[in-house]
Amino acid sequence: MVVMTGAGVSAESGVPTFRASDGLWEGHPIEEVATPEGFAADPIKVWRFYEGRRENLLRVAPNPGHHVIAAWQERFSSLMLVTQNVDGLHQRAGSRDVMELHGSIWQIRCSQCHRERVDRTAPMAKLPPICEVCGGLERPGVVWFGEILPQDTLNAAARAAVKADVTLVAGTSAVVYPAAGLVELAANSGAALIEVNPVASALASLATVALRGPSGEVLPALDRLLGFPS
Ligand code: BV8
Ligand code: ZN
Repeated sequence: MVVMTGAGVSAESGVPTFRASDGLWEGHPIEEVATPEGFAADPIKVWRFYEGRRENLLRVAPNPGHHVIAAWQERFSSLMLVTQNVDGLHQRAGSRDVMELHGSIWQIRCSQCHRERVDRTAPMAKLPPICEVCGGLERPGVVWFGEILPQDTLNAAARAAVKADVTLVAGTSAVVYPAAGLVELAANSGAALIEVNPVASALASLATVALRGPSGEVLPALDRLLGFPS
């Protein structure tokens, strides 16, 4: 069983998705802000974008959809969770070994010496954060548009997609690559594909079954139907 998630699974926790704000942030297309060029041009503006999301994330909690996915890790003989989300809500719901294709908003990385650290404070002491070791500018430990994904994570996710009997894709518009390519890989490798999304994603045509509803309601309903011993 492979579960692939996007921003939609965090929507019911009160975390805005990328498309809901029609992909804009303070009037800027997110693709402009979430890029290395955007950061080089105005690190403070980019940090304000991430700071706002971190502050909101400190106030929200995982929703029933996150909790079902975490419970399924104990119920399926093998369940791999691949997420495009950087919010850490799967981990807060109890999911283990989460494959974060696009990094984590709680990771901070020095753009100079690449030292990494975790920082869960918001607001942070000062913006932009400066590396204590080399004095370099620190950045959010996420994958921006135009940046490569962590190869070991991507390869592990691709191996899981190829082996999957069932791939459940929840809460993603499936427009961003190479993450969306994993959905195609699963479908082309013979997996049954379940889409959980109130709206058809770009890859809905690949779905064996489409469950058109919010993941916070659909996943608990699916869990009840599966009749796992609670
Ligand atoms: C790379 C981390 C190359 C940061 C993110 C033209 C064609 C094809 C590709 C490209 C192109 N131009 C550029 C590219 C490449 C680009 C790309 O794919 N662009 C897209 C816009 C076309 N990709 C990249 O740049 C990637 N890197 O290609 O590098 C390279 C190669 C070699 C060497 C150097 C470079 C990197 C992409 C990663 C970007 N980082 N996030 C951060 O979070 O700040 S992307 C970000 O948006 C998310 O992580 C996610 O991946 C993506 C899409 O968001 P979704 O999760 O799908 O959310 P979205 O809002 O879109 O949709 C929400 C869905 O939920 C909707 O379907 C909605 O109906 C549904 N929903 C709503 N409520 C609910 C719900 N579902 C269930 N329940 C609900 N309640
Ligand atoms: Zn440094």
